[in-house]
Amino acid sequence: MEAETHGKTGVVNDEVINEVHPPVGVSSLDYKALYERSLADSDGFWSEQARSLLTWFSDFQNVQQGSFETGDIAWFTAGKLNACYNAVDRHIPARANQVAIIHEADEPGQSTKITYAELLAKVCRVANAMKEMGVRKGDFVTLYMPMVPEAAIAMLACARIGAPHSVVFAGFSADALRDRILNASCKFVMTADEGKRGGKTIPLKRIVDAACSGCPCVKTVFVFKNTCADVPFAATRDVWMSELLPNMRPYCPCEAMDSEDTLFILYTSGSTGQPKGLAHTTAGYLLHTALTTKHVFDLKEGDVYACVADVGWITGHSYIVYGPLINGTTSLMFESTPLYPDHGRYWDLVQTHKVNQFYTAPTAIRALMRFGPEITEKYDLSSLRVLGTVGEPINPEAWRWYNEHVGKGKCSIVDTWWQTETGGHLMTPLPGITPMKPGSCCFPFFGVEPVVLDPKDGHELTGNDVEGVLAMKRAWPSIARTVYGDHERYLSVYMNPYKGYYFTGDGCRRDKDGYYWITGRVDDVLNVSGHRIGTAEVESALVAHASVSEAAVVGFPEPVKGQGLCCYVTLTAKAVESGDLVAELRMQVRQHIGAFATPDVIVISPGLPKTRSGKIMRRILRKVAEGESDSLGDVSTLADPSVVEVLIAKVADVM
Ligand code: 6R9
Repeated sequence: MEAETHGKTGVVNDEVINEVHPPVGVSSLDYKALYERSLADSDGFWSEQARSLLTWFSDFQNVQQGSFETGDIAWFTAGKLNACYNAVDRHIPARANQVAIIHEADEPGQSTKITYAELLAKVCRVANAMKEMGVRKGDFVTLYMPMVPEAAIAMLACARIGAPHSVVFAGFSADALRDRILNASCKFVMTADEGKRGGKTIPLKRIVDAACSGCPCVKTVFVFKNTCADVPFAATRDVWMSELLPNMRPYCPCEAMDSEDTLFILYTSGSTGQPKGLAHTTAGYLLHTALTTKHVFDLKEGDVYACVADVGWITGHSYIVYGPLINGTTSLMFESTPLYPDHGRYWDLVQTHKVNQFYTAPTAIRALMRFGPEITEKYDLSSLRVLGTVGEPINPEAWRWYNEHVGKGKCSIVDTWWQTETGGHLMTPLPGITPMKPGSCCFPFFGVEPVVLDPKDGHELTGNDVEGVLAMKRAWPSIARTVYGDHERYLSVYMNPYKGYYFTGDGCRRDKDGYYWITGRVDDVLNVSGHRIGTAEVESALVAHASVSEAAVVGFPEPVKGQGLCCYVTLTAKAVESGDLVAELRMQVRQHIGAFATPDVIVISPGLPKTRSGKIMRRILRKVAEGESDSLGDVSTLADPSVVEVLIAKVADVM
């Protein structure tokens, strides 16, 4: 398979921060010995972890089976357990009065707290309400929720009754929501009247109505009151949770789920076609998220842990809801943005709730860096011990800012590399153990065996100081088991490119000291502000416009977002180029996908660079968008080389 590294590169620095924060030795784990054991005696390692971290209704038989070649991976077969039981019930009575969830609302100063006992009662009422309305074990439920505790409560309620959830990030448009509801033939959707974010209102119920108008499969829409705004209500389909819940019993038994029963599906973008619903199963996912949360964030009794992602993404699933709650910690849910009402919001949050672990994305740090570090001085950040980053490579400059101004040089920075498909962290430093290098995700987690492959022939590049594509040589418990409804696609995207390996889609370098550096995607997936966007999805949104004949979308380096979207479009014969048309095309993408995928640059061009066989030369489009038109390479194989000059001039005009 052809793979060229073209993502944004974080590889600029080899310096080791030798001083491990907090000082080496503070953690009792011997990483090297435990890592070696996790590979040499994998069954022994994972079965011990599974029995000590999870509560089982009945024990499992085989620890692991299946292979990448056959795509039939299964962990802890024949075991019975329940995700919600592990996240909530088993902490009662010991943690009944401990806060499970802190909700920091969009408006500062409006936080609420829910104890584990309260969480159990709330989850049970929602679970009973769902059952009352006909939700049964095995039914898929789409959640389109704001960042309020009810989002986590709804997920846990689904898990409790064995109904896999399919959370759709509330920034997706009605069209995107409709596609996802249809893909899993969901009969049930759960939402709220409205959401709030950064002072803006998101009309969730109206978006759900628009989506459902094309979904005959939907029988019931559960609606939570959040802002209490007046919203349309379809009496034959919609139900108000506020009317159902008071009548529900605050206890509901947990379904005994098989280890390999689907816990949830979550859609993510790939290089081709529509987003894939990655399916995660119960036991392996819970174990891996529990174990990583515990060690990567160095959880201690009484900690307040804050991951400021949205539950609509895998980070929210694994590291706001399941991982922290299984560990019985206090998990904070943040409804707002880092800039609302001002750029001190994160630090206000840390000070107010005495946050010990703070987990965000490099794009947020870069956005805050622009304002200078002064505001971090105004807040007491002394509670912080571990600072995490996820979603994209962190540039060493942002890493240093985070370390110096937020961590005051005393915190561990954990640059966690993982994916929707991996369920949990695969490569990351461990606090108090790993000497950090700014910009490197350092080393594999326990039981994870990464390899760097030569993209040309797929052979393993052994030793240090090598660069290629990143793959995994053995399965880990939380690997996604399939693409919902399309197992062939699962095999062809992840398992077939390099036989015997799981292919990540990322480029990677292992430096002279064995540290891993992610160099970005090697496929046609872009990473804009830590959000995965498939170029094919944006292209299909653009060509759906009557004036567009062809579209090709590429990324270019953008200082805050990491990558920006550059869209080259050619028009149909009748269409007229205008500023209005460009605005319409932007709107078109927002409507098909969501505001987070809004194109940064739209270049209307007379043609696209193609080979004589008609293949679009994306390499050239990328170079032009990156402003590197002096290193285009050979363009002589193009059907019409003159088009390149026009594109260069056009891009220079709009950038
Ligand atoms: C968790 C999440 C996955 C892609 C992944 C990679 C990029 C994530 C990273 C990182 C460098 C890190 N990525 N974490 N790149 N360093 N620490 O983000 O999942 O939305 O599926 O994206 O994000 O390119 O392949 P997802």
